[in-house]
Amino acid sequence: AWKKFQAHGFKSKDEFEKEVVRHVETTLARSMFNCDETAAYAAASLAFRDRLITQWNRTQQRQTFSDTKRVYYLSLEFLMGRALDNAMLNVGLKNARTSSSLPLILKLTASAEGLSELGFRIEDIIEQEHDAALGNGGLGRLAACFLDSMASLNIPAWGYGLRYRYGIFKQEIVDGYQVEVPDYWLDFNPWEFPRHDIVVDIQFYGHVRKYQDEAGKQVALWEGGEIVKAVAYDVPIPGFDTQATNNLRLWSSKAASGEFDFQKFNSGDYESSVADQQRAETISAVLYPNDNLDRGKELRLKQQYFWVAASLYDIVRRFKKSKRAWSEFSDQVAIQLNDTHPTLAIVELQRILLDQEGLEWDEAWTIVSKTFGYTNHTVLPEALEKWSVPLFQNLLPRHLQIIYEINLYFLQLVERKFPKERDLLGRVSIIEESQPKMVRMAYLAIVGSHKVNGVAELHSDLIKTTIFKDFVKIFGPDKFTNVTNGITPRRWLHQANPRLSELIASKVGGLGFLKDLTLLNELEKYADDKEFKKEWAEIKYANKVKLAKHIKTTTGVTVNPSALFDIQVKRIHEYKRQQMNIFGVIHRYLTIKSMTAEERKKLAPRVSIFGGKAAPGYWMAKTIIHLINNVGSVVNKDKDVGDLLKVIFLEDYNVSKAEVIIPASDISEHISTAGTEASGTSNMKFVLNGGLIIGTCDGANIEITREIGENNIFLFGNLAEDVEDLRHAHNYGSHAMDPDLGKVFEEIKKGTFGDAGAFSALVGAIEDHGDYYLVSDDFHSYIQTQALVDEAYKDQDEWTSKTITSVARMGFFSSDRCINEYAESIWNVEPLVPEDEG
Ligand code: 26W
Repeated sequence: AWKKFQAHGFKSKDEFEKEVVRHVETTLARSMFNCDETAAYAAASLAFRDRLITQWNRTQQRQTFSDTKRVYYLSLEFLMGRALDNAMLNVGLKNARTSSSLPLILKLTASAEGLSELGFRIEDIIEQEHDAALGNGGLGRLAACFLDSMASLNIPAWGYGLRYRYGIFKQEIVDGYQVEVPDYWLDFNPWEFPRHDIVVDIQFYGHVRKYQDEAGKQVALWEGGEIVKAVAYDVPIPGFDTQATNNLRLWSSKAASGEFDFQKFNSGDYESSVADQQRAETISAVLYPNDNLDRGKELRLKQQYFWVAASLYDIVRRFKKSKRAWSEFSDQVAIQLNDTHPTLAIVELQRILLDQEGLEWDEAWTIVSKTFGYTNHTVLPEALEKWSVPLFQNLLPRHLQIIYEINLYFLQLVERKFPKERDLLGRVSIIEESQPKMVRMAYLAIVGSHKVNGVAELHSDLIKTTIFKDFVKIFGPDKFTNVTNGITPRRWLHQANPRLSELIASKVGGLGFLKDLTLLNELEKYADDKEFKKEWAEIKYANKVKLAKHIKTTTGVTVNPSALFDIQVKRIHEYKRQQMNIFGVIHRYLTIKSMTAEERKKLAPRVSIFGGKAAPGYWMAKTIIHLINNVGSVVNKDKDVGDLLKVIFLEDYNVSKAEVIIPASDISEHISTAGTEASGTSNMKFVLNGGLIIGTCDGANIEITREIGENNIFLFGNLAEDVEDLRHAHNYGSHAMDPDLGKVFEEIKKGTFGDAGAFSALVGAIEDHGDYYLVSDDFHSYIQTQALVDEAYKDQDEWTSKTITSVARMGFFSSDRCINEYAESIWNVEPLVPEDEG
């Protein structure tokens, strides 16, 4: 199988070497004598890119000829991380490597030139690459895992997104505070192909003129306003162990008049001609760094329409080439909406069919509502998108009319079905009757889609019983479904943890588990195998040594790799409760300080590691980062505590850092208030890499527990079903602080961790303002469960067995399983297997 797999990669090292040298000497115009790591990275990437594009062309041709249904995955975020390592694995050279630390060919070339000292290590070359960080967190990384799985499963699929000039900001920690630095990543990006011939005009503003045509038909014309150009950039997405290479098309904005307006320029108005150009380019300039917070900014709506309109133009054009009837559109096209961000696609398709293709309303709407599926990723009320009607009216006047019409027909249907329920209409209306009126995007997405799904069982149940309850009544329960998230084992096991992957492969009959993750089951019989456990534990230790080195170079703090590594890395948000974690750390610190030397000897040393970005405008999240850093500087230099406790904040958490951090964890924290974390996906990554979890009964933690067994996870805290009552009690009863948490607060107020005033809002939210996220309610259970973790960790032998058993049972959480579920139950698409691979 691996032979065949090699066929579309490089046939030999020599062939690869030649290509690399060619790129160094011609594309980069350098000599092999002064080829540094940056140039080596560039040349190696270009060599792979050339292979990818050949595969890409073949795949697209095959898809076009076979005329099969395609999936279009619309996502405002694709958090891809690095591409070279992935390309090497998927295109098939990395497997030809015999020893993982050996350089490829470059070293041989160099020595042939008489520079035997100049050798490249593959790891160093890989590290040259800048992450493609076009996403905030979970939703964006999920989209990237889905692209990998769709290609690997031979599903004809395109991703559509925006080519931001600036991805998520780079985080620096200065004096304990987060500072944001722009992430300009496009200096050198070998993984994209500009398609200067694929340009779409996108219209904004203007007005609608209605008139009757000769046949007496009402016609609407959207006129005037301004035009911005969308230019396509294609990123090839190679599948694993298949020649299939799908496409991610990212749109970049450009002024309609080219570089700048020459007329204005010639008439002496140079400044404003440049300003026009800049205004157009602003649309795709920057990724909004808010995660789970909707701020309703006009530029964001502009981004959404720009991207959606360009993508639909492209999709419709491709469909029209097939010369099929419109009624067959949804047999050829499935469009998945990654959250509500692309919901305008529903309105845009209806507009195209009505205003440009001349279909009748009902005919058009039938097509539209059979085409779309909508995935919800959050229940947090502040994250649900709403757009003000006046803003909409100004930017997209025709779309607003269509939305009103969609709403009218929808409300008529509701009224017919439930004539006696007057309140229902106001509750489900797509237009919220507020001041100003607002368009509720989630409701529009539900009305315009044939399926709505949540991303883990609890989450899918919750949306049916809370935020979308009325819609279940109106459309029936079958419209709502669950597809539990997954992760790609290629990146999150094989690439991030190559030694573990190789050890597993040696026991389960090769690397086949990377294609069918349920094969991990075979590992279970080694959970008590002495020799196997020893190797397993050695790999974990080596991964911890690697992270310890990273900690040393980035923070200056020395940590002991034998200590228990306790990790919480994710976006900083009150609902994810990093504050509870750091309060727990303070509690541990106080406990250690009060212990005798004898008592301390029995304690398991711990390193508490945090990482994650706060949205730039989210003060409370920034305060949490500040507190973590201040606690770290007190604890880490307390000689009396020594190795027993270290507190680390890792700067600039991103995909490539996750690949180092996750394999090094003993325990990771997934401790959101029950009912708030839709799924979580890092929980899956941590367990798959031989770490255990401390967590609440929330999101996918619940299904992870079901799969791996409750003896292998540390669950604690209140249940989702009790959250509402607890909140109510806080607001209308007296809210007694947990006594241990009270002591922690006293210490903060004393100024032990710096100016107490800096943290008063953080403490006050819990003590005085209702403790919305139930930190105090769960604190005792959390501390007790952490004590159980300490106890369990002392029995290293048993701990290792637990981690092996857990990995063996993680097969369900592959994004391949997840994508197969989407393909069957939502998209109705079949794989298209390359001829020689059937
Ligand atoms: C409008 C601002 C905004 C931006 C991003 C609102 C909401 C979002 C995302 C939907 C937030 C997000 O990333 N949600 C996460 O999605 C993951 C993939 O399904 C889940 O695993 C996480 O639980 C969920 O928080």
